[in-house]
Amino acid sequence: MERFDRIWVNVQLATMVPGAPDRGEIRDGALAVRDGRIAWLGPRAQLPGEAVEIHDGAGGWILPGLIDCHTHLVFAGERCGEFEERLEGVPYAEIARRGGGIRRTVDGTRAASEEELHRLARARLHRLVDEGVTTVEIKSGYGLDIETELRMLRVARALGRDRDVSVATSFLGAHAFPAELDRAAYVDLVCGPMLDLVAEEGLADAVDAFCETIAFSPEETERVFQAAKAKGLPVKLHADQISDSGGAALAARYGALSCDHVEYTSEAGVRAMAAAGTVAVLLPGAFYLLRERQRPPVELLRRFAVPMAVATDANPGSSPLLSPLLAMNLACVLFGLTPYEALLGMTAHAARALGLAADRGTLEVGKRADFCLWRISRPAELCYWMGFGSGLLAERVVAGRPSAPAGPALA
Ligand code: DI6
Ligand code: FE
Repeated sequence: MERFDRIWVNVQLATMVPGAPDRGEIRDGALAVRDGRIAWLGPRAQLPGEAVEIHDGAGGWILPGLIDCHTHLVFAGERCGEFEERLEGVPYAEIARRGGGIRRTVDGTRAASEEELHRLARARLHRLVDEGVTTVEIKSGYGLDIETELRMLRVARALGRDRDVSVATSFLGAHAFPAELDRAAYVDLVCGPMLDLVAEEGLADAVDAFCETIAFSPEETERVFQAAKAKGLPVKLHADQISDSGGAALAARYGALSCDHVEYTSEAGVRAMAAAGTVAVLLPGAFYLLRERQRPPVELLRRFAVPMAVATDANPGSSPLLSPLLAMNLACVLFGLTPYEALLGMTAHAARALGLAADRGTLEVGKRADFCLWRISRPAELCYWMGFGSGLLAERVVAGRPSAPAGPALA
């Protein structure tokens, strides 16, 4: 008879193992954890051991903890004025050209202390956690100078230490050009001293860039990727969001973990991603808020079996979205994903987009015991409600430990 630390019974399981029969669903299941890992799962009748601590799931569903694999949670200030301007007819790219957009948030973020950035980001992170997020990716990119880029990444790292949520960081120095430097000088700074310090302090798990007509050219992006490669850091890319700049194919050539947005990605780009094993991260919040028309090529991504992830892209400009469940709902309604695809997109495929697929993202023996118990009648219900959010979450478990509910206790 095996001994476990804790066992959950009276539950249904959705393992979210891609390609598993019956969508990985196990009725009247049980799940056992030991030393922070999943030690056993299957039909309850076959449970091979016992534990002192037994949790009764009251018939709810257990899924892997949600993984939000693309956010810009660390920043100061808001850009509601631009939201108003856009609705009065000024395009997003035009606002950026006028020096608004990302640069406005750069001004606010440079002026904010580390403590202030931490406080602001933590409040946002709580909203994600309240809806079942157990791993979140956080990017820099609102500093555009050495000091502020490092400050953002330190805050992101600290957020991963200070409560029971894991944080993966991405260095996004190549997000926009700062007002004080010319393009070439800034690319030199990003690829040289900035990345040196980021790597030296171990502040980044990956390197990201924004390859777009209004941002970094393919050549500039390639320089950033070469510098990342030289440091042994994996890359990802904001690619083909408002035009087809060949970003997806470029990222694939560097074996990118993910290409994000991909609204304008061509068939050649999709083929390249498939060959490289690059994940397509769909960001329906930005598509929705910017009232875009061009949808990502979901049919092509399916045809070439490119894994699709879904993320909030939480940021003050294009996606002030702090609900992973609403992100899945939007991915279904706006992009035509099935609820099952959207759920894979915030679990197994999101883990893969962060290079963490061997450790989390599915319910499998040996993986980190990060999971959520939901009061729902079927997994698709997580993609169905709009704004019910934390009302569906019965329990959140991180590394095998039931985690305190968010709110005042964590303040
Ligand atoms: N794409 C995005 O969705 C965010 N950054 C990027 O490169 C938006 C950033 C912003 O507008 O503040
Ligand atoms: Fe983004």
